[in-house]
Amino acid sequence: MSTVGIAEIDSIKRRIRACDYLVVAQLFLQNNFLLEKPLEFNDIKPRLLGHWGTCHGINVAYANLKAHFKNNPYFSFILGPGHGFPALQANLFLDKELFKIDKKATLDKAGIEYICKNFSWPEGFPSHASPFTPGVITEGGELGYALANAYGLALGHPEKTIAVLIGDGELETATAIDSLNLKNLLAGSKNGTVLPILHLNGYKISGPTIYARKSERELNELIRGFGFTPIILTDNPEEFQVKLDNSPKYPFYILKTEKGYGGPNQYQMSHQIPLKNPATDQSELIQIEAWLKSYNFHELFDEQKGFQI
Ligand SMILES: Cc1ncc(C[n+]2csc(CCOP(=O)(O)OP(=O)(O)O)c2C)c(N)n1
Ligand SMILES: [Mg+2]
Repeated sequence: MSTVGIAEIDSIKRRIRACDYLVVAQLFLQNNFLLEKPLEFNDIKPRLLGHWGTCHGINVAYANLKAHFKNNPYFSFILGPGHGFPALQANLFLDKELFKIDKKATLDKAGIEYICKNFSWPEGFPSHASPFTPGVITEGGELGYALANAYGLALGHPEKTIAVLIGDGELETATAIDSLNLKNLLAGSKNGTVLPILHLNGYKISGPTIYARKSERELNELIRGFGFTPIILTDNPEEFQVKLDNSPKYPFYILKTEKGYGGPNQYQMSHQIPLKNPATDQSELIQIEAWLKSYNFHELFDEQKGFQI
């Protein structure tokens, strides 16, 4: 049993479902955002641009970390790969962080419509994190700096704890893998705690990652060689919370979620948009509707009562 209780575990699961739904709605819908009527061709955006593949894992990490560190005002989360932007946007929306800089992002039906319609939309939100995104440190689309940024944030701030989600493709960059050595320079009582989390979703864009091809033992040995203790996490919040509770001094978490998880079956492992023509192809439209309905969003959001998570 973790220090996070049963009700909170349920709330983590509900939040992940809500964010997954909001990601799919941002990617595909220009109308009918709450599925109040059967989905039609003209509910689908004419140009689909964005990324689904890594989003579920980001939502899992975000919800679990938020619950676990809720009483720690010095906790920060750094997201490495920018390709999961709709997931980040969904979480910033739910946390009312987006509202702080954009008063149209209200936590109600109008706000949901606003963020979904304007994702990857002319004069709306970009498809990737941008300087407008609350909390952006490094923008520019270059992989590799997340872990170094986390150690930089920890420098001289022993009160801080920084969890950092590193893509398995990102960890193939020289910058990211060598940043593991920063532990030897910066771990200590004068600096904050860095909690690296490798997002082992198996793929970098559409190619398999080196770290997913290594055996568990080989990957664990590599991580141990840098002075960390490897700890495997899944998208099961009960397990996730217990492992956060019982961590050794220098944990290196490995979050295993499949790329594209939750999307249409035959498009598992999809990086970008799993279905390309739902605005014109009836069978694709039906699949998008079934995918959206799989999250039972009506159980998580009520027009009168707001979000129930
Ligand atoms: C230095 C650098 N090299 C290559 C790219 C192109 N690129 C963008 S995303 C990506 C794959 C990222 O894979 P991963 O870190 O596993 O992220 P995921 O999408 O699985 O979360 C690549 C190679 C880049 N942005 N920066
Ligand atoms: Mg990956």
